[in-house]
Amino acid sequence: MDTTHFEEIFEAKLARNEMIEPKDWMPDNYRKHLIRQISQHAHSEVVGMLPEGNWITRAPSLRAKKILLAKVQDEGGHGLYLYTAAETLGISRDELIDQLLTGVAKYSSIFNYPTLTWADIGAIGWLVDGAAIMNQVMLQRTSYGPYARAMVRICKEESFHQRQGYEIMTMMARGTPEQRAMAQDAVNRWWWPTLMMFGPPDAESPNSANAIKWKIKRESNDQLRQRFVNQTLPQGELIGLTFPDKGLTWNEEKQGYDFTAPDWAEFKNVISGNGPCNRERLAMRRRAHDEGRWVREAAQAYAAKNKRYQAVA
Ligand code: FAQ
Repeated sequence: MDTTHFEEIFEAKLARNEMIEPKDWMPDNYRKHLIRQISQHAHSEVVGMLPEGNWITRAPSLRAKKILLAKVQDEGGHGLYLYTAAETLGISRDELIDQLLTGVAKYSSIFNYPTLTWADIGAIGWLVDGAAIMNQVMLQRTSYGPYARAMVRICKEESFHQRQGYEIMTMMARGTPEQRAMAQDAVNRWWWPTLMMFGPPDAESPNSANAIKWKIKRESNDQLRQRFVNQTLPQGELIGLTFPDKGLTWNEEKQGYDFTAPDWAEFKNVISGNGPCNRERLAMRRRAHDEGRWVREAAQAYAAKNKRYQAVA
């Protein structure tokens, strides 16, 4: 079939910054690109519940426990909006989950690192959610309507999460010498993996050219990483925490900090399934999936029964 006419309409919509909607014609590669990115994002939210969920029963106060519970629940909700957005592209939830559980689909490298102390919960909120927001604000204007709309609520919630983490770090940095040391140790361990979250350098990012052309990503991996460093350094200084990079210096000309690149060999290793917690995370997701089977079956049976009643009525 000659698709020239449809392609012109698609390109014209992008040029006018109009959203592409599920019923619109779209190139196959655009659809595939979105399914890949949105599902990777959804999986990240759901796997991202694990390192923090691990601390709910050990939170140091009832207040901290309630806040963490709400945060982890939010992440589950983000997964739900994102899976739903991905489904509008013609792939089923079962297929998406299967891709995660069989290791075919990626999820963010960051969630393959362990949470060793309570300060890690602070570092995740401050640094990991901080990086997630930096990347996701632009996604509120991504070209695919359902993804953009899901991101609006996600970004609002992520900014609470970032503040929750910064509050923990502030309290610990101002606490006893042991608490302060714990906070510093968490920053030292989470700094480099957080920089990796933005993806490989632009020159080595195979998906970026199409993502920018199709207005899926509005800014590049390196631009966002730089902005994150610029924003985060003063926040660390304010509470007296330092970053494990001797190369961090203010560059007057670029009005930003110079910084050392993370270890990209480590990044490749983690996204190939060999990070410190990859196996543990997937095993946990598989177990949760198996143990939740009866809930899914019961929900489906209930929905089918309701449908039958409606048909009779
Ligand atoms: N981890 O060509 P690019 C969160 C892969 S949500 C794993 O640059 P792209 C909330 C990439 O998939 C965090 N894999 O790719 C939260 C590609 O492989 P593929 C998740 C990565 O798509 C907080 C290959 O490397 N956020 O944290 C990573 O243009 C706290 C080449 O890369 C999103 O997913 C990585 N870090 O750019 C939850 C945001 N980076 O697929 C709980 C949406 C790259 O070709 C607690 N996603 N890869 O086999 C994006 O913006 C983009 O997909 C990037 C990657 C920026 C992640």
